[in-house]
Amino acid sequence: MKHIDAVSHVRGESQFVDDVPPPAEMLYAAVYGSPVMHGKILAIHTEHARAMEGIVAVLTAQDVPGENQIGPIIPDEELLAGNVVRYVGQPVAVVVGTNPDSARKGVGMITLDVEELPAITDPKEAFQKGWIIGAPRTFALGDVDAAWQGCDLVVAGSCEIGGQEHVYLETQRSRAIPLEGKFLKIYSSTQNPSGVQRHVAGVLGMPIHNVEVEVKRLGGGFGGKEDQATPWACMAALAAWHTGKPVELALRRAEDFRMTGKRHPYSSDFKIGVTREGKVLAYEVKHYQNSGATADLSTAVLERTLLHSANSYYIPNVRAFGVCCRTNLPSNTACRGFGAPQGMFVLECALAKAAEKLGMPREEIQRRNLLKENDRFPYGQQAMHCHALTTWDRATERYGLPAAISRVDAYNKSHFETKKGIALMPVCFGISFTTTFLNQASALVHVYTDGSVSISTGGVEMGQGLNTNIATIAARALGISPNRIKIESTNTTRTANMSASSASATTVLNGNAVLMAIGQILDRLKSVVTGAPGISGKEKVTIIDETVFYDGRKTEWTWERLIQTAYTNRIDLSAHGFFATPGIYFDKAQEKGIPFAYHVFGTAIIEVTLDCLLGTYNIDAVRIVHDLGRPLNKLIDRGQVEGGLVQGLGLMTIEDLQYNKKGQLLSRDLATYKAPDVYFSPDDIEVEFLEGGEEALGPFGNKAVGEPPLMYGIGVFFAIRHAMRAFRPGTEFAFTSPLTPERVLLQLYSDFQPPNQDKLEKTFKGGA
Ligand code: MTE
Ligand code: LUZ
Ligand code: MOS
Repeated sequence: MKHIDAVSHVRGESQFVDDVPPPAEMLYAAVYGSPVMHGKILAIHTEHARAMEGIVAVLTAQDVPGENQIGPIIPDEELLAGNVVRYVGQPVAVVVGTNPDSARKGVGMITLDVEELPAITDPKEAFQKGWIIGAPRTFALGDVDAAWQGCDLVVAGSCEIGGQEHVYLETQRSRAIPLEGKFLKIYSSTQNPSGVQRHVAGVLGMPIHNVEVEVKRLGGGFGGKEDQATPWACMAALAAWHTGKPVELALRRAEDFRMTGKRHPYSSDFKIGVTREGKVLAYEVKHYQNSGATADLSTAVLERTLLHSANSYYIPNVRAFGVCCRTNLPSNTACRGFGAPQGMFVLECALAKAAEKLGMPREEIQRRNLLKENDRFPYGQQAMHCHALTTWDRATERYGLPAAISRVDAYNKSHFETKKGIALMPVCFGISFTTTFLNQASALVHVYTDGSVSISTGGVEMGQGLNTNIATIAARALGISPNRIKIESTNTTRTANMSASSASATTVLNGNAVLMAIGQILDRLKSVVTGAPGISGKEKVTIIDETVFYDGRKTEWTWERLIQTAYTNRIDLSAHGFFATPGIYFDKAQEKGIPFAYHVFGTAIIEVTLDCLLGTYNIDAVRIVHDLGRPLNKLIDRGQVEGGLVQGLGLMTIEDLQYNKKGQLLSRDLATYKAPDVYFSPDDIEVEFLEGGEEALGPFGNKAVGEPPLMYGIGVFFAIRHAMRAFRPGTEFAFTSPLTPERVLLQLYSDFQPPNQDKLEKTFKGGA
């Protein structure tokens, strides 16, 4: 089965928010953002904008009828800044015009009187000043302090990992349509329709049921719309509420880059202790998360970092400290991996440094410490169905690793200006929202009298193939063709109180909810045929290929006849299903529990060639062995693995977010921010699925796949580092990601003095 949207995507027929024909008299909104990083608002001058032709309204914090508050976890985020601005681009006013261009011209006429306040962009500096969000947290296992003495080698170091722009193709957008009374319908490109609904209602001071949110599909989310689609929907709703007209708010790419949050950069310090043989005895890490101006999802992201601080390794003594640091940058948010890549990167840096000091290949120390069945994670949960070693060994076998390493060594001996590097990257990712209550989903299934089926769930299609998966699950469960199944849009009127589509758990949660609903309908249908000639009990009734079987024998009953008969017998052909992941909990006081339903394991091998004169590199080959359980659709899963991998490769190499001293984003569009493209992507990617399926939790033994493969990309950093060390043996290169060609070059020739930064900035000012 192909991705359900494949044909309409390729033909350009798929509808996104602003492909829906605009309703009559629609207005367009644009947003005025703060020009400074931090300051007290003295006055907002909107008169000139208001006086312009084509401008219908200019709205500020004072115009918010309900609560001017959209913080999803901690209420520290105003929809429109009232008294203080905390980052460049923070929304201050919404300008509503008769077309998008007038609205933007109106934005250009607004000025702000502001008393500037000191600004911070560095997380460690913010921490020292006490600018933190929530409480710092520490996860611990064993006794780190006592363990150092038993180590043959203890090394320490620091890491920097940069943020990452989501680069969804469809920028943030929303359309708000006033309905009869004070009701509103919102079309939003959001991963979280209920979140949008709740906040629109809060901002307008109305009950939640006054707001209907409709989501057909997203042109990508990648976490960037898990929470940060909400403000734009609220602003469109605010404008619709004031003007009584439909209002669309769609960010342009540069606005989206400038105003929305990204993956969290982290500054982290590590200390690791090992034996001479490379057994890790103790690991200590301190994460300073650059949260940006508001909490957003930062505390949840930090929690996932801490939960993944040991990745797929068993370390008997661990202490992981983490703190969310408030800085004057756009508030960082969910991004595929949700804090886990940062945690895993630091441990890989520590392992690399220990290996280098021991004079041991990095992969030897890695393998020696891989998790085994029933080993404990630092948060107390035990590894079950652990495939750390199985995927590692399968990957090395597939790649012929020893021979590949000899080949790379031989290459490096015989080449001077280019060098090769090779690295392995094991991944272990926990599946479930770490906030336990979010692990719930519901579904609504209707069967119509012709046997066609309609399914609504709380899951959002964002390209990941959710709808294809749900259709596959439903078709299998009902025993009918997928062609009979229609997956409806995601709508808050059909599905209430949904969690965001995220944490890779959308298929697991919503697919199971669909199974619960279908189970009820099937049960009723089986009662319908029971008592018919040759069918004496419903336990032995099954439906296969649209035909009813009894005790393995084909009957006269087709799916269509069955449905017709059920209908005329006045049997309910609709059902609501609800699923909540069983058995999970987390005790924050102890920082222990069983936060995850299960873990996904895998191993990647990455080989690169580095041009040591230019600093540029080519990713030659990637081999992945990925634990997938029983796949629902191998093609979609392969797409997720490849897409995640490439996004992870970009994170560690070319995606470089640069701000100037005024907190303005310099890499603010796709010309200055390089996202991986087809040329960058490795030509040679092989993915092997390790099939198991012993985790019965996923529908039909399926395992989540959305985020884990991103972390394979971390390996490329160490493959490039391997090549760098072949060029300059013994050099201590920095653990700074992304490892852009520029950073490679500057480190290979560290005696080279880079030009003065201020001068550089002046040079680029005109054109950048
Ligand atoms: N794949 C596509 N094509 N587009 C996306 O926006 N988001 C990723 C991943 N794969 C994304 C994607 C992220 S961040 C998550 S959490 C999962 O898909 C969400 O979908 P799932 O829960 O169905 O895996
Ligand atoms: N969102 C969230 C997530 O709220 N909790 C999570 O644990 C999570 N994990 C991954 C991605 N989004
Ligand atoms: Mo994904 S970061 O959970 O939206």
